[in-house]
Amino acid sequence: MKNILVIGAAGQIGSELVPELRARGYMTVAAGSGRTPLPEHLTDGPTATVNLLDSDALDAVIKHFNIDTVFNLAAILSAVGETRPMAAWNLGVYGVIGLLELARDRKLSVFTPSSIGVFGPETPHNLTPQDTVCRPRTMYGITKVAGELLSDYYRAKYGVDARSVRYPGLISYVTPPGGGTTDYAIDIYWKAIETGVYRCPLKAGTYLPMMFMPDALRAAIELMEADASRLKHFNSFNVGALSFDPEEVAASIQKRLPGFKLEYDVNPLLQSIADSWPDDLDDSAAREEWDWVPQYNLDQMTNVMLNAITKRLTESA
Ligand code: AKB
Repeated sequence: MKNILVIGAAGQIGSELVPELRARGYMTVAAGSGRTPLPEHLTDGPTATVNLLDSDALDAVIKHFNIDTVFNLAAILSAVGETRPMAAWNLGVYGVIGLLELARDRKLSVFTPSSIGVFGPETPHNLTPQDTVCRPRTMYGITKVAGELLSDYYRAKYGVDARSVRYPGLISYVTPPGGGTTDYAIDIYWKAIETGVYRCPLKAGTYLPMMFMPDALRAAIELMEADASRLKHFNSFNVGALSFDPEEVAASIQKRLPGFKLEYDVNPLLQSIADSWPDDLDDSAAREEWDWVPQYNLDQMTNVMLNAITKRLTESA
């Protein structure tokens, strides 16, 4: 991994992955789609405009920057995917296979995140095993299962170095996520500071696997840096970190903001998606094959989130 292209750099993961890769000394091109401008903090290095579905233009960028590794972060998340299923399919399946074709020609390494969205109601919900039933009910989940299978197919048939992790809900404060089921766990922090009250779209007792962004960035980078001869799973690894329900994250916030109130206004679509996903994950394969260890617990994450959001709101006031 030397010259890296990050597709979807303006998004929730990309806006933090690009600076992290650059800080680690990698030449990293931040590629946006052109629809959302790249955030200013990414323009201190090379940038490009890339449409994942336009293979010729993508190939030209890969050639121009002599790219050897692509992090493909373009995705339409679970809740929005239910309102735009064909767009989710096109990006999540045609986008991935087009990139894998380029990877085959140009000998690229490719990271395309998978998600807990690959699981469904028949999957065991407690400590969901690495190898288990993947029959999702969302279009997002279907594209992620297809992405995992395609990545393993290109690895087995053409030797493409494709790797991925199944991300849980990702929590961050730099760039807002768009249209996920787990996004409540970000909104709750902003509302706790802005208004002191949060109306949660998921019921009490809805446990979901979650992860703080610094851990998510490390997972992607450490997997791509891992010695391939140790890996057995490739696409895709369960990565565990946190598991909580709305009451528990609210209680963590209340340790810092005792007046904070949690109310409920359940959204049936989000609730049905959340109910089909695991409570927590067995990530022993990631721990054994590439030494995965998460670093943040819930209270540590809460402290960083509340401090960072307070600073941002103060600066923008
Ligand atoms: C979503 O909620 O759709 C995403 C995910 C878990 O992949 N955050």
